[in-house]
Amino acid sequence: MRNLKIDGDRLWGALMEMARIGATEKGGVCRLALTDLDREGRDLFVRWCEAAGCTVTVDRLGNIFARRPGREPDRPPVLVGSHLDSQPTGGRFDGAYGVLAGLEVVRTLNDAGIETDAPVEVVCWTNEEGSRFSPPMMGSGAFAGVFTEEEIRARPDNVTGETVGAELKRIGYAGSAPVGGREIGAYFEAHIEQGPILENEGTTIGVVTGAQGQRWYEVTVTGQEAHAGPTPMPLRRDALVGAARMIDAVNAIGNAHAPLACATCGFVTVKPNSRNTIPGEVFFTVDLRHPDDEKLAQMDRELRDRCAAIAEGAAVVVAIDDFWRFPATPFDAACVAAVRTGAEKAGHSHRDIVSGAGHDAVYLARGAPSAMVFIPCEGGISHNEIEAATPEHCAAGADVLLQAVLARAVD
Ligand code: HGY
Ligand code: MN
Ligand code: MN
Repeated sequence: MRNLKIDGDRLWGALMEMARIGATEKGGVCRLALTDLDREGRDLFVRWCEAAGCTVTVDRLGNIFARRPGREPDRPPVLVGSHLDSQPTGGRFDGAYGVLAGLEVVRTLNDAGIETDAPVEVVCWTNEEGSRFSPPMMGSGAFAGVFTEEEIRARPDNVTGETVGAELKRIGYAGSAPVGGREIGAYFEAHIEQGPILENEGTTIGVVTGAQGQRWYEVTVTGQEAHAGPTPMPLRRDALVGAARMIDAVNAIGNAHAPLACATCGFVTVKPNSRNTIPGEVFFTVDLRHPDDEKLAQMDRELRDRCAAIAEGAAVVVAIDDFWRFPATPFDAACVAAVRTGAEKAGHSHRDIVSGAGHDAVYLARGAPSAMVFIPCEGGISHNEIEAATPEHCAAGADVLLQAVLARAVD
């Protein structure tokens, strides 16, 4: 099976058809978790999996599993997949590539009439992005036992307040299968790198050895609303001035721990958001990342110290909620080796790489041997409508994924 190859045109066709769901003017997608567009993408995926002879089950949090039987039905399955939800200004490949490369693996096994020993399941996880509902990686996190079903169902849309539970029901993906609690033989996920390393080096495959640690915060700065005209500058308690200085401090912390640290403030709301009222309250998010947990803890301390000092100087009050995190996570050495060997068998250049982004594989790795396959993306740009990958790289990554799945599903 060494020379078995996926059908690159079929994979590219599937990617482009999926990209039509939620397509945006600039060539990206907006398929926010549990919206009608997410449902449309899910429905298309389910139809394709059923047409490929898979038995599809949906668990209580909307995770979709398309099972291709193996010779040993009771053997823990090999899972392969990713997510179909996107960022608001997302790209055509983030997530969808991993789900559809997984489907292409099944389609290729079907064409070749190969019966694996272990069952193979293509999986689509609920709300990986964490954009509409936070935290991210909800479906895989609950599957891995990191979150309870109740806490996930209760999570509100960041803007409108609708809950995950209500939206799962509304789109018809509140399934009946239990969430997790079953043994998994191995998990593989193909994904675009979402950074510039592979492209800059001209390397085709990233053998992902693990993912860096992340901490997400919600910060509320409270001052006092007052009239923009008669209120003398020294008497103001301007929440937006305080928040702006804190956001600048977040950026400074990221730069102070360069080149491996990342620090981002991506979501801000201002109240009352009126041009002639001094803002009384500002809410913003902080995303800190580093491959070394010790350094991440240091960045955490600096964030808290800097915000406290800025709050005092600006006569405002700051509250920091460190509500979600995961540590730097190494992937399973044998699965990583299966990816590396797969790249060699398929004849593609490759290099080991640590993921800067979080992925469902990070949570799967808590309970199952897991690894990832990266392919380059144009300019290293992602979470942007111009996100792009080539048909050749998509096919190369799916070939490596196929070999990795075979390595674990066939004795
Ligand atoms: O934020 C991340 O790393 C991923 O895109 N959810
Ligand atoms: Mn992703
Ligand atoms: Mn993403």
